[in-house]
Amino acid sequence: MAPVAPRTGDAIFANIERVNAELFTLTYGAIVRQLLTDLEEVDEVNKQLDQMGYNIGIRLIDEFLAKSNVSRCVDFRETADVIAKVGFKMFLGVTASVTNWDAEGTTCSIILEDNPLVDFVELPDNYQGLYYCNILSGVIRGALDMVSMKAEVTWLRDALRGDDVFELQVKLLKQVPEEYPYKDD
Ligand code: MYR
Repeated sequence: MAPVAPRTGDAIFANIERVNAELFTLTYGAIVRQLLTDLEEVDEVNKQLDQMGYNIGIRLIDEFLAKSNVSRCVDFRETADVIAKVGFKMFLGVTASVTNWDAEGTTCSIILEDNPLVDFVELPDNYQGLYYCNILSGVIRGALDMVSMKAEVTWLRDALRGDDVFELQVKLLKQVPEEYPYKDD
């Protein structure tokens, strides 16, 4: 019988990570499928996924700030970079790039070439209006809301609809100045 090669700790952890990622992807797929069954209308499912993402985003920001050690961003450009490079890495295991800035520095695109949410996914023709990854736009909107940035997040490109990449447009609508709650006097 061939000897069984012992697996190193790294190999075991890599395997656990892969299984976790697959489980996450499949679980998300099951949620979307259930919403499609329950709500029937694709537009309603899009709204629901966005809302679920928003609810996650407003909670996830605490974990993000605690774990990432990022300090306050000086402007929205830096915030967008942090989302793409640190946020996506932390919660999805991939990094994204930021591009297409407008002149004011308030609108940009986050481009996702690698998107683990859509592994194993193919949209049937009758679901072409579905924004399958709408949970992500909601997460970003919710997280930004919690750091006093009201934003609109829209899908411009979607690889499940035949585009080459996923592109999310993030538009900063309003930055609410944060007030220190106590007066120094
Ligand atoms: C600041 O306080 O100025 C820093 C703000 C950083 C906001 C980062 C939001 C992270 C959102 C993670 C999105 C993950 C999507 C999978």
